[in-house]
Amino acid sequence: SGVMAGKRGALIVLEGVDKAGKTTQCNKLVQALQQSGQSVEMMRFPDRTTIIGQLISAYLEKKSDLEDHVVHLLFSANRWEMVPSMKKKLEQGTTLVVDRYAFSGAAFTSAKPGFCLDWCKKPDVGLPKPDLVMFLQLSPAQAALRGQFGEERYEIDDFQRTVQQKFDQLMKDPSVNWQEIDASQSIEDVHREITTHSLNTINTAQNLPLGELWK
Ligand code: 2DT
Repeated sequence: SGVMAGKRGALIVLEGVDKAGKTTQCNKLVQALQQSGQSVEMMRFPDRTTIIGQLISAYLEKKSDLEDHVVHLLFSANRWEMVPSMKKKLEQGTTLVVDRYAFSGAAFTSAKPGFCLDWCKKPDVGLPKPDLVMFLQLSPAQAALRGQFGEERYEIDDFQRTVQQKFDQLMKDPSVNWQEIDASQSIEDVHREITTHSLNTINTAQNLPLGELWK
């Protein structure tokens, strides 16, 4: 970056098991950052609007079956296809708030029989590295209090427990800036915590180069 280069935006990811409140918190965070004068956009993965995203969406809705390796690679391709626009936005100073990323990719597929975490991470090696990954932590018992799971694939209690264990493994990696958030707090308390972490990250990230994930 040259002398005239502006400050880059931060790449902020929210992860967590189902019912932890990721989407609610992403929306609230984007609103709060906008109100504090930041240029910010929300993204979510899978992005069901693209051709690849439509294949994934049909699979999740159980309208189609796909071989497990194939769907894993489609989830990864669905991130890679967004990378050029993500980098452009970050370089232009826009902060991206992302609902799920490669961590969901690795955790969900490696929860299936016959998959190891290491293989599952490979296709996403080199993606733009988040400056901050907040993991919304909620016990299965607390998640159950928030109502029944929906009808989509993966919304099964036992599977979600295995996914949580895979996330626990991923969170041991110190090369990623993880922040665990207690998602059993009120929506407003969780929001305050998330906003504080995000503003700190936006300040520190603007002077640092964007990293490469798991590389
Ligand atoms: P939501 O659209 O409700 O978040 O559900 N998933 C997600 C994967 O298996 N691999 C991935 O790479 C990603 C991003 C998690 C999407 C479902 O798809 C799962 C739940």
